[in-house]
Amino acid sequence: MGGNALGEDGTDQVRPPFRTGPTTRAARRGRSTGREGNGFMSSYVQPAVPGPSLSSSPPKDTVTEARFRPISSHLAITPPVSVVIPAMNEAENLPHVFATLPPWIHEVILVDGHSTDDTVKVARELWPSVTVVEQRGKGKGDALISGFAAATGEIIVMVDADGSADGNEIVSYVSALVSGADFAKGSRFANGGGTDDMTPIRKLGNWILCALVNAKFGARYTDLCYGYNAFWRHCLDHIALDCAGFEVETLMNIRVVKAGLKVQEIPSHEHLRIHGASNLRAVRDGLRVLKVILRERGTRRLRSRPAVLPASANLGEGS
Ligand SMILES: Nc1nc2c(ncn2[C@@H]2O[C@H](COP(=O)(O)OP(=O)(O)OP(=O)(O)O)[C@@H](O)[C@H]2O)c(=O)[nH]1
Ligand SMILES: [Mg+2]
Repeated sequence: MGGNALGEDGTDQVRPPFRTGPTTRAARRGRSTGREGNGFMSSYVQPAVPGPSLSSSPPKDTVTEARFRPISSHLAITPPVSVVIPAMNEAENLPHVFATLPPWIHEVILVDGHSTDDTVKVARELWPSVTVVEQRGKGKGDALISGFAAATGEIIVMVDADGSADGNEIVSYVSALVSGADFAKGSRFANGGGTDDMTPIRKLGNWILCALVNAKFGARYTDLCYGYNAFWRHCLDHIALDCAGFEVETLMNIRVVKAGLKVQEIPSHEHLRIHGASNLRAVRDGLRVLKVILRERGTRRLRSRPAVLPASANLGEGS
């Protein structure tokens, strides 16, 4: 996947997604401003987290730009992005989900939860290169653990298959990660986020559980049980996921804080599930989330430092 076209010599040819010519009025008129640089270097963007392909001296026989994938009008990245989609009987929703996925992602992993409809067939039709993983056990947590294990990208994005998540937001998550965050955590209640899907009772439950996590683990989250998140693969080593159900997002959110990883919340809008019924049962799954919060050991050390960095924070500093 990815939007790289092959050039005549067989190498990837990626044009910078940004203007490379003179950018000031004086320069456009041919006068020197002392800030021109050359077109190539002015379009060279280096991610905050250097991938293996970046070194101080680029290989001489390759075009350095070719390693970058443009992901927006002003950002290109090198790390491959995997999208992991847990899906159980979501055949009718998948066309909506896949329609919003950006073309520059490296791969899609669909984790099928023993669907009895055409989920797998539809996924293969819509995204021929999709990797389908049949989960062995049961539950969303179990599905995500299998999906993360199968992902080959350096960045992993988790997206629900019910049509509630907009794939166009992936660029915001990835931008936060290449700017220095370890974990980009979707939030429906951060400024700019929203939800069409949550009932008042679920909002209240989520708020209480979120407040509990903030108090116990020194986090400053505005949302807790949300399935749209992205992270660098190395986070998996720190969070060692071991749960089966809908408590999975809570467990991830707690363990990234406990590990001292840099978490940035991304405002996200959750749309209504398009077709079918929710698999979540508010009381049963709320209690599972509560159990996870009580079971995980709190940590005093982290109470003094913010667990969510504002977008303007200098994410480049060490922790
Ligand atoms: N593979 C797999 N996917 C699951 C399982 N349970 C839920 N999912 C998927 O996880 C995603 C979230 O599940 P939903 O049923 O939408 O739950 P929810 O988003 O918390 O609840 P709503 O807000 O009511 O939609 C969907 O894409 C489901 O298909 C499971 O056991 N296995
Ligand atoms: Mg849903």
